[in-house]
Amino acid sequence: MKIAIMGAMPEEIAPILEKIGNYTTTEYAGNKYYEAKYKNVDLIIAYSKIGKVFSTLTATTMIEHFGAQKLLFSGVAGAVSPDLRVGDLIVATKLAQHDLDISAFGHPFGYVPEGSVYVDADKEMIAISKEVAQSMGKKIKEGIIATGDQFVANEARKNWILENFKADALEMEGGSVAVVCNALDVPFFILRAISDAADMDASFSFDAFLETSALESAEFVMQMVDRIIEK
Ligand code: 4EZ
Repeated sequence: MKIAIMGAMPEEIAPILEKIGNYTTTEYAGNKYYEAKYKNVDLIIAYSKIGKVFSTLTATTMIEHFGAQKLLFSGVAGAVSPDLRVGDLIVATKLAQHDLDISAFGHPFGYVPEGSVYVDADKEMIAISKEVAQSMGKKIKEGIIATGDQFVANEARKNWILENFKADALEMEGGSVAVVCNALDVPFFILRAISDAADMDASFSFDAFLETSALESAEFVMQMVDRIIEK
């Protein structure tokens, strides 16, 4: 079994590489891919760089070139739901692209012909995440994540995304990774820890909490991997 763990930024996978310790590095398509044996499985770990295009490339490469059979994403996000505070964890039930717009033709936001507004994450891994949360004594929220090629630092844009996608959190990679995994039939799990509230203070909050929130998410994802291996 080969499991992919991906992030968008170096900070999002650093705690994972640190925990694994022993890995080899391969350069491919402009990125570094880290391979390791962990317990009895093979891991392929990478950060994609920020945004939908780079994350699409990395998810596709992990699956098509490196042979990943499951994919877990770990990172940080902006909160949309008022229930979510800095450091809180959110597990995506489904994801959408909030900046995909052919509404001029009467289509809903996030929709293109032969696509769908939402892509569902793997139900089995969501169920495992509930067990992991319980065993760690952590609260996790399940909800909708909206993805777009924008760092949202604006209350009006955030409210628009809430109204149109019922999103609980937003970021810049999950929705594209979801499209790739769905098309290639690879079960995927997207976890994010909140770094900011996507409001006018978002860039400051992001800078202040990137590292600690990324660590929260990474620790949880490694517990997920342990639990997946045990099963
Ligand atoms: C993108 N990631 C942010 C990358 C920002 C700056 C150098 C997560 C994220 C996010 N994305 C955290 N907060 C966000 C927000 N308010 N809007 C969009 O996945 C890199």
